[in-house]
Amino acid sequence: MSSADPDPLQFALPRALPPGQRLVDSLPVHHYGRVPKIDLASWALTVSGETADGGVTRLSWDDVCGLPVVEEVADLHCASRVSAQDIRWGGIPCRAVVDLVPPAPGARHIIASGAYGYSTSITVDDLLSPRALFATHLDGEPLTPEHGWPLRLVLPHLYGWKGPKWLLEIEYSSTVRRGFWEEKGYHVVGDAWREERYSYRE
Ligand SMILES: Nc1nc2c(c(=O)[nH]1)N[C@H]1C(S)=C(S)[C@@H](COP(=O)(O)O)O[C@H]1N2
Ligand SMILES: [Mo]
Repeated sequence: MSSADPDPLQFALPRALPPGQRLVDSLPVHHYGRVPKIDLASWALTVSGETADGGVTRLSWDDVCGLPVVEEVADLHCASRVSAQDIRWGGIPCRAVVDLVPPAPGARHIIASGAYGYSTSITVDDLLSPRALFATHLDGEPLTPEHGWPLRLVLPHLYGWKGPKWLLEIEYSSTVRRGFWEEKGYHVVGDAWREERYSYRE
């Protein structure tokens, strides 16, 4: 590079954050209640509700490990207004599970739930979005218990509360239902870039 060339770093602007968010250095541990103790031998991801075949499918840990794996670098935007950037997740594209156990036609809504009854309202389209991940790894290592081991949902386009840690169930429904935070006044969609934090914006 000659001295007349502009230094590309000098022109690198800070990456944008969704409205009302401030940057923190690392992924904060943030959840309601205790970190559960989970036994992989009896663990399953249950896909239930209005499925295409009307049945309930339980994917064991071995079943989950047989699905394709991908890496995804994503930001996490907590509705408490802090964001962490460039979190390196590894896991299974959500689309793989939707393809395996599809919803009934018209069942476009989902309640995703984790240990101790934590639940959140999402949609089939959220799971089909190209960056949606059932994460098993963080920074190349299996998830730590506090970050959701063995499996957590990561939906980079939505606020962090839409991603249950210690994920246990995906339940399809033809009607919108509200999860843990949505019942308390948080937004049913929760797009961070549109600042869909609270339900008054629905
Ligand atoms: N099971 C469960 N999952 C949860 C939560 C929770 O309280 N329980 N909190 C959510 C919220 S509000 C955020 S911001 C992220 C935080 O993820 P982290 O602790 O890995 O940073 O987890 C989400 N997943
Ligand atoms: Mo959050």
